[in-house]
Amino acid sequence: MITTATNTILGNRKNGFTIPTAKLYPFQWNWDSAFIASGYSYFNLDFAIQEFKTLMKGQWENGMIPHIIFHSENEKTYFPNFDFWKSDVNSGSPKDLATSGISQPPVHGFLLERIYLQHPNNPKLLDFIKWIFPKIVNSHRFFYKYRDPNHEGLFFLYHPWESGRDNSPIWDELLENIELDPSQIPAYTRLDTLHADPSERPTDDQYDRFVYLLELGKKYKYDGQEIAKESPLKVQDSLMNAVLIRSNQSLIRLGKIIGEDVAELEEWNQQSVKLFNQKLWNDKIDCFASYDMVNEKLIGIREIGGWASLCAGIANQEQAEKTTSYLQKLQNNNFLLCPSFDPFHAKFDPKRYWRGPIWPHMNTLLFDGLIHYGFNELANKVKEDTIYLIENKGFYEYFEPRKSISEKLERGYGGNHFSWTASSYLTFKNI
Ligand code: 2M8
Repeated sequence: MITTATNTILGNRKNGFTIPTAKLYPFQWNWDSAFIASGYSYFNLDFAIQEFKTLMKGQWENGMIPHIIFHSENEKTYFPNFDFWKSDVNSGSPKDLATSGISQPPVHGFLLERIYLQHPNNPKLLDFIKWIFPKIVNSHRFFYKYRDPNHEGLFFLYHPWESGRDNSPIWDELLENIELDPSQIPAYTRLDTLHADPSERPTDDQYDRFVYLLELGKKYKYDGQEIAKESPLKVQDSLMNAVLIRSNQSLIRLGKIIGEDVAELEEWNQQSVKLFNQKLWNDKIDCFASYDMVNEKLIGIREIGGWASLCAGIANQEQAEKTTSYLQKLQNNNFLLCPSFDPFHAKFDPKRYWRGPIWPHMNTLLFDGLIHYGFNELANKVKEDTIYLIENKGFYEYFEPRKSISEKLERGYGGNHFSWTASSYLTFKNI
């Protein structure tokens, strides 16, 4: 199975970068690549380094690492493609490379440290860390400078694709409140439903709203400060901010090792940790949640982003216990761990993308958080369930969380031969 995992990743490797899976996602994706690099580090450190280096070719002058890097203009199986994003409306986008105009969860510092911890004395890796360190710091600066209008230390997203949890019910209310004016949405054709079962993908109505927000970004040349003034969706996402904090902490440790000044990172981090705890803990549901800046309220929904926020180590022990007792309840009710959305909520949809299924890379983050707080048994359950699913259903994008149903299925959901699923498998087999 280890060989199948490495072959799955290698099978998706192109010229110095690795796609999530053929046809459905034929380009380089931001946070996928960081997880993929972490997977490579178990069998080919050079490829891990190369993956990050190629990703950084897409970085904008303002520091943003775009969520997609279109290394080729000949792949026609994905929408929205490079010609739809038109990244060149922003003069700071790369001159010779088309990208998208939004970002994704900043897991790079965190996963770079994970790689470092496996190869602590490798001179080539240390040289690489020196090279990439200022670039990752700059990507954090982007969030603090352009996505934090009130200087709170928490940044906002305006497009659900930035969160990586595209069609999670967290966004429903805000998306539904958008008054869609058909004249503001250019004609387009979805291609994802040709490569994956439509019942496992977002709906057409959600896609219209995703495209509307993309157009809003384009209208303001993807400048976050301007977008903030008009966007009907502005959310301080729990997972994205937790991951930024976790990566700040990793960069502070790595920076000290390579002799970099980390004062700015420490300052950002202190402020972010304080506000994360003050603002994003929702005691009505006893877990971290995302904050809706448009309606000025916490979103009262339990989902994997809030649970996996434990990986930042910001929660106190009591908060961690409250979070994990809910996960324990899911296990006691015959759910495999960990569903991406609360199975006891009316909007739970166990097959549809980020509205219920299990995502292996999210389980690596959750595992990390559970171990941090000493919930070793539950952490091992998350690990065992992930390994069970992958070994029995294949290297799919996501998986059925209801145990009784899962037992009857031969495959997972979404795309097959999926890179970060294979990478997560290698992570779990090595920790
Ligand atoms: C999914 O998102 C893309 C848009 O970015 C899509 O549906 O077209 C998400 O699962 C996201 O988290 C992931 O990075 C991407 C590629 O695997 O696919």
